[in-house]
Amino acid sequence: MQHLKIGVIGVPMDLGQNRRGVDMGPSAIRYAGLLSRLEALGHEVKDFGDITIERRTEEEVSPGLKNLSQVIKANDLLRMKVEAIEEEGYYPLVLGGDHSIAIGTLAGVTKDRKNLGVIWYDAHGDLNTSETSPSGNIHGMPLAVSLGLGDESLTSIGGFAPKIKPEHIVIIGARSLDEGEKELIKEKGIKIFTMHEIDRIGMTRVMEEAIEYVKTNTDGVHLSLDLDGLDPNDAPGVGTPVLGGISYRESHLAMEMLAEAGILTSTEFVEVNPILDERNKTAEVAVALMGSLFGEKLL
Ligand code: 5AB
Ligand code: MN
Ligand code: MN
Ligand code: MN
Repeated sequence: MQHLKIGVIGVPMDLGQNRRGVDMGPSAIRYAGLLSRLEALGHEVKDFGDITIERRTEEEVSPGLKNLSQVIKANDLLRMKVEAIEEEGYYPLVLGGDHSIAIGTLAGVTKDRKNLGVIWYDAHGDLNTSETSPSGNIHGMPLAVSLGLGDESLTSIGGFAPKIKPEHIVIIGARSLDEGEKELIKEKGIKIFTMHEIDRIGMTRVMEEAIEYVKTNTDGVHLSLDLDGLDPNDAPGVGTPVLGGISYRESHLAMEMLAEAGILTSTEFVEVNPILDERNKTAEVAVALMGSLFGEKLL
């Protein structure tokens, strides 16, 4: 793989969901040796530090959208940071934080890419709006928001909507979808490899088809990897674990195939929660997977 200039941005965000601790994800991932791991592969790695996140307030201002104003502010800062580091020639590598931060990452990387492909590696669809969400947690909404669906204050971040098109998205690893999400997937014809397809045709074919799909008619590809896409036995430190997920080895295979394909233009790893973890296992898994994604080989 060619040597890259990788720009790391931490987003210590926990306001998109209810469980504390996911704001410590970026620290845990750095502590697990991310920077030296990527440097050892020959990449130039620069840590741009963390986005500032406002504090949680107790009163609910916007029903159905918890901590809305703080989530908007953080995502707008993240968007600007992503734009700035891309202008400096860096490949954005964003560390979460809960998955609501994908709103800002995607707003940033789509500033100059009007046909971005997106790989959404997740147990969930993250396709809720305030109307369909069973929780009001914004981390269950970022893919919908990026499609221009949901509250205007979220979809308009960056000054334009939608950020991405339904035909450029592929979801991998889904096994917990709400009714409204299922309807949306069918209505928009969103490409999805649930655990059923992974079991049935295997990760090799899933990734071959997914890669072919997202590289068609697109001008870049973003990987949004929620650690809960993995099985909770392999990645226990997540806030919304779902049994029966993608294995550690299958995930390495997926990352290796993406490295080989050379199609990615930005990446984020989200939902690492060190407080719910077994030691720092999930952050270590995240770093190992990023190793494969950026060119590490077993031999
Ligand atoms: B994650 C749920 N669909 O909307 C909701 O971890 C879970 O970013 C969302 O994928 C999980 O609250 C969001 C029930
Ligand atoms: Mn998830
Ligand atoms: Mn998610
Ligand atoms: Mn989660």
